[in-house]
Amino acid sequence: MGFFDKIKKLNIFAGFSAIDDDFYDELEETLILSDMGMDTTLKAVEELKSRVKSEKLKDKEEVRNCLRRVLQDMLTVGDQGLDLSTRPSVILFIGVNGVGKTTTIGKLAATLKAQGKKVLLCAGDTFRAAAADQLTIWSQRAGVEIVKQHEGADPASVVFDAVSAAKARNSDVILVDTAGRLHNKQNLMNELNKISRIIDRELPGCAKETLLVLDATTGQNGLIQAKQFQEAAGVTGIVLTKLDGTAKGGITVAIADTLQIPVKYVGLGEGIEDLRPFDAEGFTEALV
Ligand SMILES: Nc1nc2c(ncn2[C@@H]2O[C@H](COP(=O)(O)OP(=O)(O)OP(=O)(O)O)[C@@H](O)[C@H]2O)c(=O)[nH]1
Ligand SMILES: [Mg+2]
Repeated sequence: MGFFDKIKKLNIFAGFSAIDDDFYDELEETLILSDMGMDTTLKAVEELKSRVKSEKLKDKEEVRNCLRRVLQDMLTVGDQGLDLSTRPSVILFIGVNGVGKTTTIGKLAATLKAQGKKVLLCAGDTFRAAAADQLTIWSQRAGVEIVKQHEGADPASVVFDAVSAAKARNSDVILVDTAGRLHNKQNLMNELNKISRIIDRELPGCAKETLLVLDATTGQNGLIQAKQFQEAAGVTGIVLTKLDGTAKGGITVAIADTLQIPVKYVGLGEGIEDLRPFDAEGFTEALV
């Protein structure tokens, strides 16, 4: 698993000969330091203790494998693939400013195009003029089409245009960029609702994903953001970006377990190839 080289392996197993209270205390500490958060850590350690007991595990390697399985189960919450079952289908990207929404759209556009999909980008972030420019550059890099309007336009109207264009051009999937910052949070949530309503009205029954983009380097803060977006927007999956910038992969487990939303993709750099479908098995292997 070359992608996760930076994710710190838990080396607590090295220093212990017995699986005793000291071991579990140290494990708790290590998991918390890996950004897994208190609640998720306690839950994981309780589950590990109970499996070690019921499966009568004594050997360090067995316990390590057991911890991997525990974390893997916590990471496996629902469907990790994208629902692209209708033409067009729609993927909405939401999240606070700077987390990597636009970059992720560019990367995913290239991935989907390579799979033979006809992709259309929708510049739904009209809050800043530079936002549509940035998405235009990504559309050129990925070799896909884009629908945009002028700065300050109603994002729902850009989405309406994109849906019409997708119907006319027989696009497979529309990737919608949104603003990460508005004058206040209520405006942002209202805007996301309006975009959603337009999609539901213009493409009733379409396959629709709402991907919440979170920056792994912001740690537990990401969880707070996620809860707010989840309440407002019915998130179907998480994209965790900038995992290349942290050795603390534990946040991934905290997010999946606390929110019960699958992590669908991870961002591992700024380049067009730096997006990977999330692989829970490879990830826990790298972590533990
Ligand atoms: N290292 C690293 N940098 C990333 C990754 N994803 C995005 N970035 C960088 O993060 C910065 C912000 O990315 P954007 O895609 O502009 O973020 P955004 O969410 O669209 O931001 P707003 O449009 O301001 O809301 C850029 O410099 C990206 O190159 C990643 O996986 N790893
Ligand atoms: Mg953006």
